[in-house]
Amino acid sequence: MDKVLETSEKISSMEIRGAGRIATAAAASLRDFSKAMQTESLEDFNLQMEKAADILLKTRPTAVSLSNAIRMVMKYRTEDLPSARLAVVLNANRFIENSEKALERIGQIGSRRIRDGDTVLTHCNSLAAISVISTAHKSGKKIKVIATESRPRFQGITTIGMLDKLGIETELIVDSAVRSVMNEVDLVVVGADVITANGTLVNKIGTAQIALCAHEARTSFMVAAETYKFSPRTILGELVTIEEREAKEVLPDISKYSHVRVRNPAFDVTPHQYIDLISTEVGAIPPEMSYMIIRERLGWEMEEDISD
Ligand code: RI2
Repeated sequence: MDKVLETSEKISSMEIRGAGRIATAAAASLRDFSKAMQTESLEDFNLQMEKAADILLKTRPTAVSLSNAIRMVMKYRTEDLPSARLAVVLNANRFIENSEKALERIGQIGSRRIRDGDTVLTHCNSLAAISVISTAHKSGKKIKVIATESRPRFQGITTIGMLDKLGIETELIVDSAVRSVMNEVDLVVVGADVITANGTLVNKIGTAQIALCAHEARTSFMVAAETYKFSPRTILGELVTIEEREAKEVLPDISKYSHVRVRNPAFDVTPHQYIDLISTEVGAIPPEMSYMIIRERLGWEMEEDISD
């Protein structure tokens, strides 16, 4: 279990971060745990797998990618120990492989919306959004990217590093400069932590303000997301939990204040009315079609939840 705890700690502390990356890290961790587990009993195997899944699930509360990945890996047959072990390995490998393929496809589909000469604004650090941007660049379109810092964790610095390596012309701005530059922007592309049944987006704090600005300036707003970022449980009425992180991420020394409380929500909620399209591996869809994606791609999980 040590390795599972190690991965969990890395996810909680955000050493491993990004909705897709935490999902694949959790899948790989369950796979490796199942391979290394010393047991002769299927019952014990199941118990230990459940325990590991639970530890990983509790690391970050918002991104549905984590629970979708864990559920996909944990859906194994339990006839005998060797087949259970093998099924976990195959499920995890399939999830990781599909997730890599999805990123490529999202890039191909989403990049068609970027025209030669466009300026694209992105927020935080999303591999799905970067796939859209890098695919447009690789296809020969001359583009410029404006990246926000994304306080308090500065994921924007990771983004500019990635774009720089790809040779893409990039400008870094502070989060509050978004409105000042929006009139120069042709398209906003962001990732997703959760997309609900009605097409609402939950993504890095600041996304909703950017969407509002884009809407007011008539700038297109695209979400790039694998289908496992859609939340089946929202069909059943479940609300998305917004992670509140530690105050010290915002203000390292709060002890010198007596009447100040720091609030540090990690995500916010963007209504579907502000989203022009969602680029997924199965196509570019309007947010209103999210319900269909959940039914078609993640339907099995819904049935499971209903019977809970
Ligand atoms: P990909 C990140 O969350 C950001 O909110 C980003 O937009 C989203 O995950 C999706 O990232 P955090 O882990 O899966 O930085 O597209 O809190 O890489």
